[in-house]
Order: sequence, then C-alpha cells, then structure tokens
Amino acid sequence: MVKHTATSVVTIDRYIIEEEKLHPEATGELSGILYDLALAAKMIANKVRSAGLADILGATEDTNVQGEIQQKLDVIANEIIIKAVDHGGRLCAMASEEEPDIIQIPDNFKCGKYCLLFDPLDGSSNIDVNVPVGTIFSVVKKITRGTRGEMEDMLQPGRRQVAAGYVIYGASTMLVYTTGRGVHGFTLDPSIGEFLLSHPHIRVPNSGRYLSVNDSYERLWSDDVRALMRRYRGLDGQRAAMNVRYVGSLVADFHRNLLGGGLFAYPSNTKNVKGKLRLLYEANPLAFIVEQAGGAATSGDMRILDIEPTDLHQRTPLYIGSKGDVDIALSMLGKPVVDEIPLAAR
Ligand code: AHM
Ligand code: MG
Repeated sequence: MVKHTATSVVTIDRYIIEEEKLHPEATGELSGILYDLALAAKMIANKVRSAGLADILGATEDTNVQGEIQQKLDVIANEIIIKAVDHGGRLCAMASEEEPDIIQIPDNFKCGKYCLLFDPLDGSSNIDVNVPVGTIFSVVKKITRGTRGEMEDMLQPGRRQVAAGYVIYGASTMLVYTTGRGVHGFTLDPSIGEFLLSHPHIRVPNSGRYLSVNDSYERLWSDDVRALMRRYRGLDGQRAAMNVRYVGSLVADFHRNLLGGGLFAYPSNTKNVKGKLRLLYEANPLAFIVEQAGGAATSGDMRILDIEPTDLHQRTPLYIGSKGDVDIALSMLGKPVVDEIPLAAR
C-alpha cells in the first residue's frame, strides 16, 4: 500500500508511479491510461469552467444513442477523451455513452491490451444551470485474441475492471480512482495545473446521512420500492430519517455520499423497468469504487459487479453507497445480502 497522508504534497502522476511499483509485473500501460485520463480531465475542466463565457452552452441538434439531447459540452468532452487516449498504444478499443458502437483505435496507432469505457460528461442536462457534472471511466483487460477490441471485450462483468474512476467538475475539480487497492481522491490545483492527493484511502461510513433519489417517480415505483424509501425517510418508525439530497447529477450525488455516507438509488419504475443509469459507463465503475471504499452496490436483484452485460448501452436499477444502507435495500426488496467477492487482481 502506498502510504501518504493528505498533508504530503503528492501529484497524481507520482501516486500512479508508486502504485505501479507495487506490481513488479506491470508494464506501465495502465498507468499510461490513467495519466492520459488525468490530462483529459484537466482539459474538460477548463471547458466546463469557461463554458458560459465561450457561449457554447445549450443543446446541439443531434440526439445521442440513448435518444437524449446531446449538449455541446458532451460532444467536446467525448472528443477530448478520445484524442487523449487513442494514440498511446495501450488501448485496443473504447466505448462511450455518447457513441452507438465500439470506438476503434485509428489504423495508424498501435493497439494495446486494455479497453476504456466512459461517460464523458454525466449529468450534462445540468450544465446550463451551473450544477456540477462529471466524467466516469472504467478500464478492463482485453480477453479476445485479435489485435483490435471486440464486443466481447467490452461486455465483461464489472468485477473484471482493473481500474475505474470519476472526475467531478464542482467548486473544485476532483479525480477519484481505484485500481483495486483502495480509493484515492486528487484535487486539481488550478494555479499549477496539477491534481494533488487530497483524499487518500477514502472509506464510506457503514450507514449514512444522505438519501439521494428522485421522488417524483414515486407513483411509478413498485410497492416494495415505495416501502423501502419510506424506511430510509424514517416514516415507518424503523430507523432514523436520512436527509434527502438529490442533485440529479450522479457524480455529485455519489461523491457526497461516498464521503459522508448514505445511499443513491435509481430504482426501476413502470416507465423504465431497468431504471435510467447505464451499467457499463455509470453503475460498474462507481460500484467498483464504492466496494473498494467499503460500501456496496446492487441492482436490487444482484451485485452490480456480477451482472453479465449483454448490450453496450444497457441500463440497470441502482442502489449504491454505504453497505448498511444497501443491505436494507436488499432485505426489503426480498433479496439475500451478498458478501463482497474479491475483485480480479490488476
Ligand atoms: P446522463 O448520462 O444523460 O447525463 O443522465 C444521467 C443522469 C445522472 O447524472 C443522474 O443521476 C440522473 O440522470 C438523473 O435522472 P432524473 O432526472 O431522472 O432523476
Ligand atoms: Mg451519464
């Protein structure tokens, strides 16, 4: 374990190198992907910060593969990430929430042994009102034999992730990631353009203060979900009421609950039986992070990281956060409590 406290001055690059040294077999490729993503995060942060000034807010005429209106910054963030990582020789393919198909590495660049899946700018419908947005990413190892990445490489269960992280573009820009050895947070110091270690070894409290859910879907929930939400809000007298906090920007809601404890829920409803959030770009990476921080994530039916994906853009109901709070969801949704299963080693 790399030992640093939040008072040491440690850049993200140095931290990544020190983590890599713990793996004598490491080739440096995964570290390279993380460096590139940290660079992309700084470039996106810069665009998000100056968006209002540059008059690039608002929707484009295109809709993305999910049928939602793309915001211009979504397109820009998508491009920035692809351009930051496609030429390094470390990836064999990518998949983005904003693109319908696998993104191949251009012919003139070498292919590597990893795949990157990402949501370039989550919560982008909030951009116009200056609410925090985020980038979410997931890295898995290629499993097919050819040089290029194939669908099978992308459709791996979340427990096979070798790295995952998110960037929150808020009052400060923070990058939080895991490679399976705990969760570490870095805050961007804009004056020097460096991410500095500010939150080493993040642990999520076992039960938390905050409940994040969009109550406006209450009429569309099943009875057991409605009863569960009443429990969290202390209305059935079984537990103290949690404070309801819902930004409507997943990274912001998740980040607050990761640090303060609590639960984020996006249940199934009669209009969206699989909820809204995407397994590969949102649920899996955040589930890897939360488990590494001592929390849990379930669809209500099963551990998120054990879901076998069948489609690049599939959605899943999501209950994620403090383990004690997720266990309540599992018990009330009629599902047994699952113990943490060791994650694939890097
Ligand atoms: P996006 O990926 O299109 O930005 O949508 C995902 C966002 C999440 O950030 C957020 O948790 C959720 O949508 C909010 O949805 P709702 O408005 O239905 O509560
Ligand atoms: Mg999203």
